[in-house]
Amino acid sequence: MDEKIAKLNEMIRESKRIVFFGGAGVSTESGIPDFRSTDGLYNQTYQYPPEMIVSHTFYEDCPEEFFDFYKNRMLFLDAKPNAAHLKLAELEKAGKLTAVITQNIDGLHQAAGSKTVMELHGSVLRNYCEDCNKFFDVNYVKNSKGVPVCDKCGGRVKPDVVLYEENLNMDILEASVNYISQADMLIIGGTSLVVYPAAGLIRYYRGNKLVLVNKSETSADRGANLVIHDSIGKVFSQIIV
Ligand code: CNA
Repeated sequence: MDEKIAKLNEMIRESKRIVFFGGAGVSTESGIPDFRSTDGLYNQTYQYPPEMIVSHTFYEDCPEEFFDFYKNRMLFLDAKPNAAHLKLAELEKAGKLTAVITQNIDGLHQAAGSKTVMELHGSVLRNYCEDCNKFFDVNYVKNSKGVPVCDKCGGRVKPDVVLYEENLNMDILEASVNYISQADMLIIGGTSLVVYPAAGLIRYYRGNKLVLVNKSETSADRGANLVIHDSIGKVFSQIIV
């Protein structure tokens, strides 16, 4: 393990345009469950399978049930950034990291101080009326009874998160491709790499410093230059900026 950390630090020392690509595993140490770990949302019992609930069809057909799940199982408003979020913000501040590309919707990278954050799947912190587009913060949604409704026009308020069957924002996707193709080091962490198109982004990396930090194996392990199967908070707290 120590050797792997030393190698990681050596690669970071030699790099000037690091990009981090991450997923739900980055925030589990902040107390937010991921989808696919044994204690993740997909393995929790609920009235409907969670993977079905987070789809556009379910949102449209059963909004009451969607918001019950969303508010009670997906909003963790007291969560704080952990060592991984904080180290990434430090790397950016030191001029070594150009972007964090995340599949997470929790806003914890920005809370840690990261400035360039590509939120591929949106953010729970932004919510808009589907009819008049009025903005609402997350507390408005959390504290609403049942389906959140716009106080101006009565329209339904939708969290700005990308559900299954919905398209990703093209500008964010293109910017992410640019950051990755110009990166001299790509660190991937806390993601099972099974959700597309996000997971497909890593094929745009052309360098020879591809690092994977994940508790479990991923499909990208074989092509990586360094693989660390451990907790990301533990690993990142040992990174020297
Ligand atoms: P996932 O499929 O649940 O995979 C998470 C991965 O992280 C797994 O491979 C785990 O082994 C690994 N992991 C868990 N904890 C740690 C840890 N402490 N250190 C290292 N590795 C760890 O999640 P993905 O992000 O790959 O899937 C994409 C989905 C999950 C996106 O659409 C997200 O919006 C969605 N999601 C986001 C959040 C959040 O914003 N915090 C929470 C739950 C789900």
